[in-house]
Amino acid sequence: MTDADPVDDVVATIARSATEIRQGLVGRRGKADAENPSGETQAEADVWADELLADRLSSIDGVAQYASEERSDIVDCEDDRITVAVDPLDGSSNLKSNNTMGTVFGIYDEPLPAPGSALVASGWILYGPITTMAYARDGTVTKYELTGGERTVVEEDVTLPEDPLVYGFGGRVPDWPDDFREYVREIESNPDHKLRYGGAMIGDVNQVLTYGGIFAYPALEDSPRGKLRLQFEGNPIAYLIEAAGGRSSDGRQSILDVDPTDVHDRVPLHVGNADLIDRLEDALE
Ligand code: FDP
Repeated sequence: MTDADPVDDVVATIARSATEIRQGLVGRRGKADAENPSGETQAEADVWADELLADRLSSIDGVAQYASEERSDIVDCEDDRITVAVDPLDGSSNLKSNNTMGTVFGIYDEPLPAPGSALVASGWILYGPITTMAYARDGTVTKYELTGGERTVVEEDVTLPEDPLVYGFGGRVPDWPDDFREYVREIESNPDHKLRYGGAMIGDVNQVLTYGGIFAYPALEDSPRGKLRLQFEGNPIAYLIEAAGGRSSDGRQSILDVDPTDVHDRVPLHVGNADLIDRLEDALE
């Protein structure tokens, strides 16, 4: 064991690996002959990015566990301080059409499954025209640009803009419960709001962080827990958006207050400006 802060080491490793992951997508746009623990067909790039991050993160001093949306079993490591949970390639369905994707990470100080209150840091990489990272720790959010292993701060103390501009909602409209559909109509009818939906959660949530607004992947009629995973997506996103002054909700309470029962639990996810999330919770009551 060393005295170095394992959280810093993990974040530095993810940031350095991001440019490599981006380059490694070339030639890995096909499907792998496998499913992830949630029953979704994996892309070759999902499996490859997971293995790359598992190798690098599980060997860092201080890391007790590496867990990923792409593997059923947690990798137990030699130390006992922090657990790293990742979605190695969020939005990998966008590989075929060459649209935005991301990498999401949450760093917990408890073994998984853990509540959001056990997070000590979280963030995401966005593979847009530029590779960027949004990172939350100790209640503040910082944005970086990543190039060839270098990390440059582009904005400190990031907060959601006060006036919400964009909205994006996942799932098929006919599968939305009636109360959620009515809420969406209210959001859409405001002339100050614009639709922004790209099919990769990280791309869509990053628009909310940049312009203000709301993103949701709600409960669906035939899937009351929605689609997104609590440990790998819900908690890390909620932690960052709340650190940026916004709110998160599973429809009733902050996502960070949801009790997990399993590493691969799903959660209805709604994040954005506090007043829009307050209104959502009223609408879903
Ligand atoms: P993907 O399946 O492509 O990895 O978490 C997974 C996710 O993408 C999110 O990034 C995205 O918001 C959502 O699923 C889109 O799902 P559907 O197209 O199945 O609605």
